[in-house]
Amino acid sequence: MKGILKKALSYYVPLIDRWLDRFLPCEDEPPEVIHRAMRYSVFSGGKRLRPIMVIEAFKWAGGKGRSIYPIACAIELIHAYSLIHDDLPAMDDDDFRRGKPSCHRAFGEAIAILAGDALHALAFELLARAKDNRLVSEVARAIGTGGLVGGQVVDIELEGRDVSEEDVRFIHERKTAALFVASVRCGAITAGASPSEIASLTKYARKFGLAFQITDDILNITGSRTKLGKSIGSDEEHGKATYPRAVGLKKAKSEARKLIEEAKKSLLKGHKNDFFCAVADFVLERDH
Ligand code: GRG
Repeated sequence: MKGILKKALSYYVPLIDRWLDRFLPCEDEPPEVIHRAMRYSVFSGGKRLRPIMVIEAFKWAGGKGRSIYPIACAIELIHAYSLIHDDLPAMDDDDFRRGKPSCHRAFGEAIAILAGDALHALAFELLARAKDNRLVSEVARAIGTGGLVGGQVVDIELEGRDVSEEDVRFIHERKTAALFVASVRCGAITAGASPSEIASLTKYARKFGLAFQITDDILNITGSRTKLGKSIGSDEEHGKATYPRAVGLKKAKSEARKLIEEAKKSLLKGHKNDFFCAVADFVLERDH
């Protein structure tokens, strides 16, 4: 990992965690179990890439001040919610997440479903505080049937079936890239970015998100269980529609490299692009 990214993560992760702690209900607030489940899933060691992207996009577009933190947290809450529901027995049925029992393994299925629902509600409460009401529709669009939900539906439908590169791209665009796109757009919109700035970051985040999911698919084959904190080989076992399954491991790796190059080229010249270039390079070298 490049120095600039290491520095950004060590600065932002504790900062974002403090804001998340402020927004999440306390564990001793009744009904305690749901608040414990929400906090268990949010504070289990995620990389916080999406909220960092929100903040960096805000700064990239000239934004200043603390108004961006509730928005960055809202995006992370949505991400945590998506992981809880993704792990459920009716979905990917994963027992582990980030090296710990997944939410439904720790709290039971009903509480896990409700913890996801509650994180969803809290995220929109935070987004609704923003001055610009475009943020609510940006995030709603990214997670609805044209985004995460739609991607997840096709992901389930294509389990065990022969898949083409286009099928997998359709899933990746929605299941993964959409939330990265919403992250940078929310940051940029809050900073009052111009249409060309928003378009540049949108293109970047789409390519970034597609490459990120390809490397996620690759790591499910070649990664380490300890480093990833979840089971390896589960995609193959469940007949998942993955990029390596559609085109082979070698082409999947070269496609990820191509997308990362294109992502970096999408960034407008004359802006401070170091963070976005470093996090893009990280996608290709990541082991977790
Ligand atoms: C409407 C939010 C919502 C969800 C319902 C369950 C579902 C539909 C969608 C699943 C989406 C999903 C889990 C996509 C995978 C994205 C992905 C690559 C997650 C891993 O991201 P990292 O590596 O995770 O950033 P950490 O652990 O670092 O936070």
